[in-house]
Amino acid sequence: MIAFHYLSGSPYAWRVWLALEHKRAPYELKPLSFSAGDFATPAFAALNPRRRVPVIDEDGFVLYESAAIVEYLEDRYPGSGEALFPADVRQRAIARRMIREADEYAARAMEGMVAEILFKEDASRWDQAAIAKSRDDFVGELATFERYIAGDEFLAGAAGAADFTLYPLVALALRMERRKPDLAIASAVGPKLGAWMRRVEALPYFAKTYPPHWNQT
Ligand SMILES: N[C@@H](CCC(=O)N[C@@H](CS)C(=O)NCC(=O)O)C(=O)O
Repeated sequence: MIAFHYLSGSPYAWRVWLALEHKRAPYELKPLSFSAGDFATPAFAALNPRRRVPVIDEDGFVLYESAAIVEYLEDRYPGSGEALFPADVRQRAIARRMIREADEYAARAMEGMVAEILFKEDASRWDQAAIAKSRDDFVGELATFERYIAGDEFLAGAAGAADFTLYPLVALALRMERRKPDLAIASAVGPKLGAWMRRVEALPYFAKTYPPHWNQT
């Protein structure tokens, strides 16, 4: 059984949750809370010295870093559920490339927005220039991924790891727009990316993985 250490709203943890469901891997959710001090405990530092989620612990085998966890799940549960990566070697390479692109560029831009809009409660302290730069970088990534989507498919053919990397980043950016309406992310989501988001949301396990605290507000 996999103990899945998770934080509601974390795009990296959400990626792993989608992957666990897609693979139908046996897991138990271990929600953490910032306000309860869960990230500061020695027990959590022993699991991940960087004190970040997600972390999985499968019978004593502990792994952090969401991209590595997703690869582990694919290797650990080869015949279970649906594949996270395409079988074709070149398609597989492209899926991995997109994951690197999402982590390297889209996630970095998203984190720039999070640092201001979500982590600084007092909006008068927001660094507007930093937000504008991160927002423009993120919107540039939306345009790039818009070009990657072919027809009515997922990013790399069937639903899998590339989709589970990008989707939570876009969802979190859209969520931040609620706090800063002139962020103008929704209007920058192109028609193909918008339709792709609806396809991810139609996956049978999607609703189960939706950040619980987003459902309440
Ligand atoms: N590269 C890491 C990023 C993980 C990460 O930044 N997690 C955030 C939540 S979105 C976290 O746990 N932050 C805790 C903190 O900064 O104290 C991954 O892909 O797993």
